[in-house]
Amino acid sequence: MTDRNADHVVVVAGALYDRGRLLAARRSAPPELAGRWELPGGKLEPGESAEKALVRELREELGVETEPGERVPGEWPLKPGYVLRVWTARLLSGEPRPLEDHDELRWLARDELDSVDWLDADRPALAAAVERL
Ligand code: DCM
Repeated sequence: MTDRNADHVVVVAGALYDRGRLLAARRSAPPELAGRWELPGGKLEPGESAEKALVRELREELGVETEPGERVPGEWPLKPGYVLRVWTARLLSGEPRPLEDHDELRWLARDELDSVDWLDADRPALAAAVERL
């Protein structure tokens, strides 16, 4: 595996769930995305598998240990040259804290998913992910 697939940089994100709720993270940067909510994650590093990248990113950003589940079918365009891929993920240990890139976290029940302002790419990704939780 590489950090690029064809000519796209792959961003992996986790639909992290625990006790029937899904974690939403509010971005603190860059300015044009700050205040919008996302499934936490980040870019693959060279030579890293998607699952390893996801576990690493969730550890760095949230301070938790997680276990990737299944890939959510689909791929969503981000800014030019970037695509978003999503995995379900289970919380193994720790309580998520906004250590990097986020300034607020919220556990959302199914009927609360529309209560935050998701990033554009995350809306369809989230809809697909929720079917698999
Ligand atoms: N991104 C997104 N949705 C996510 C994760 C990331 O739209 N769930 C976007 C935001 C950035 C790019 O991907 O434009 C790279 O993310 P980061 O800055 O977190 O590495």
